[in-house]
Amino acid sequence: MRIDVLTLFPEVFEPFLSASIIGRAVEGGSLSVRCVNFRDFAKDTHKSVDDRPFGGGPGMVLMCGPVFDALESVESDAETEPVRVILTPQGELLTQKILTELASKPWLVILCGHYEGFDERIRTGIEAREVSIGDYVLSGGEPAAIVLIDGVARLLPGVLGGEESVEEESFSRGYLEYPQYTRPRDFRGMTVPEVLLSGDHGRIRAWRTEQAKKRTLERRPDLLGDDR
Ligand code: 6GU
Repeated sequence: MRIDVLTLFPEVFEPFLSASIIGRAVEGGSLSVRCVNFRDFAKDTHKSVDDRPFGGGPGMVLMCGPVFDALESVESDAETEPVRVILTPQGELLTQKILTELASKPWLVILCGHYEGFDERIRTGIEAREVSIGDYVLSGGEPAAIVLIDGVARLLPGVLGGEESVEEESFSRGYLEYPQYTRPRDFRGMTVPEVLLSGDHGRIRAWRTEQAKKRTLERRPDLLGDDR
């Protein structure tokens, strides 16, 4: 998969692209990420990318010019159409289902907003999926882009150890994760449930399913019975 990230802060992506799961996906060639700075497409000597809102009000608004020019530059070598994603608190809430959909695409172009927002003509003039990572406000789309790239990268074929890691885990099956334990069997008097030491794989599977359901009912009943 190819991902292009359009941002005012390309440098914040570096450590995430080389660490852990995303790093492994990039190393192994399953994922290629390129960051492009809107500011490289500014027209004036001050390299302006934002301006005051028409009609007044606080803050600055990301201008159309540098955003459209950056996007057209990134897509100029296109043989296929990318899926474009604009990260904004006004977008649809990111779910595991959306991550799965995006992970099946060969090419994503991610636009990170900043300041008080985008000029509205960026939203209306660019055909894109608008995505938010939750009902809270961040100062920019960059942390959201890292969340999205991480969530997609780990779904790419060959990135996680066993393919069943994805299948096994909570959100793909609609439940929260069951409790996990590793050595030692007794840590400061807190012991590992006996069933996990029994070697009876049928009982272990049943216990884990029961625990996952119980946890989901207690903590996230909203997850039961929808299509996430
Ligand atoms: Cl995608 N951007 C910003 N600035 N804030 C957010 C967000 C995105 N998702 C949740 N809050």
